[in-house]
Amino acid sequence: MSDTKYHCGTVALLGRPNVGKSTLMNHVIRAKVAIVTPKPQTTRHRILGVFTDETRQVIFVDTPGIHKGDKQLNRNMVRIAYAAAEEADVLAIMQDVTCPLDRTTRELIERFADGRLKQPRIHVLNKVDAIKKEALLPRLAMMQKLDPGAMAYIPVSARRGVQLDTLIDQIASMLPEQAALYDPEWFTDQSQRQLAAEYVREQVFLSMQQEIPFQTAVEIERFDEHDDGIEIDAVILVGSERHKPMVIGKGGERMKDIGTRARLGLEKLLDCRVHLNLWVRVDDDWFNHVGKLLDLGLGAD
Ligand SMILES: Nc1nc2c(ncn2[C@@H]2O[C@H](COP(=O)(O)OP(=O)(O)OP(=O)(O)O)[C@@H](O)[C@H]2O)c(=O)[nH]1
Ligand SMILES: [Mg+2]
Repeated sequence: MSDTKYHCGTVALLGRPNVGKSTLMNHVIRAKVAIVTPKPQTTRHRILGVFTDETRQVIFVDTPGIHKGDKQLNRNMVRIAYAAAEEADVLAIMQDVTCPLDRTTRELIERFADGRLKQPRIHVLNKVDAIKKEALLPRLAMMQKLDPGAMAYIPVSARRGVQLDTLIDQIASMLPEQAALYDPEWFTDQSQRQLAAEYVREQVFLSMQQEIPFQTAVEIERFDEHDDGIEIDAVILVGSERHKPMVIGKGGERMKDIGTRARLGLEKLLDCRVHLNLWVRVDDDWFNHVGKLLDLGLGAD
């Protein structure tokens, strides 16, 4: 019998929007369970992604980026991130090394470094593929100065998969010794229905500009599994009347494009034929309505 003890627990991925939290989780678990776009505030709710091997189970908790925003949706997103931090066994605070360590990033790091949360924490310095090697050392030194109490400072590239093994080893060593909490085959808490809504929203984020993506949500009205595939009716909710024609596009071209791309992504993920019907509906100011946010699975708790 081996002496190796099994380690299992949760690690919250925390940080400003756009630092690469969802990219990292997807890469580690080898499945796109969290959507990724170049726009900030892509993730809106808590998403679990589970990595399991013979000696450890690391339960990643992807969270919305911590930011300031005046809508109820923004406040809920930030609350979700802090709640995930409180519940996790380990905190992984991520930053994007291609952006300067500005005041907002420092403030966020200082909030976690102040010792109010008792869990051990590490700093993940992401996007090292996009900077010169010489730029990394001073950044690491700054982090050690800013948060000397952290257990590790790990440069990674979530996109390219650089140093992710080291990251997992470090996190696993900080997790409690206990048996796996989830079946080894299980890798996310996201239902196919939720994933369908998110894949459509990802395409809206990628194809729309300015405030429109941030004021858009997706509701699944029908999700029927048949022998030959899945039939989905999805509604794109927009926050004002003037956004509707923009999402639809000239002659419906943009909607068609959004639908095709989302469908192809879903077919790859679910490994079956998908028939996706899309509509656009105006729901004024939905992002400020507590009840509507709850309906959409975007409540704060
Ligand atoms: N060059 C580079 N880009 C990356 C890396 N990781 C993520 N990105 C890009 O950074 C952008 C944001 O990535 P996300 O994973 O959506 O970031 P996030 O932290 O989850 O963002 P929110 O959900 O908005 O909080 C995307 O365009 C990614 O492709 C990396 O290692 N290198
Ligand atoms: Mg994200």
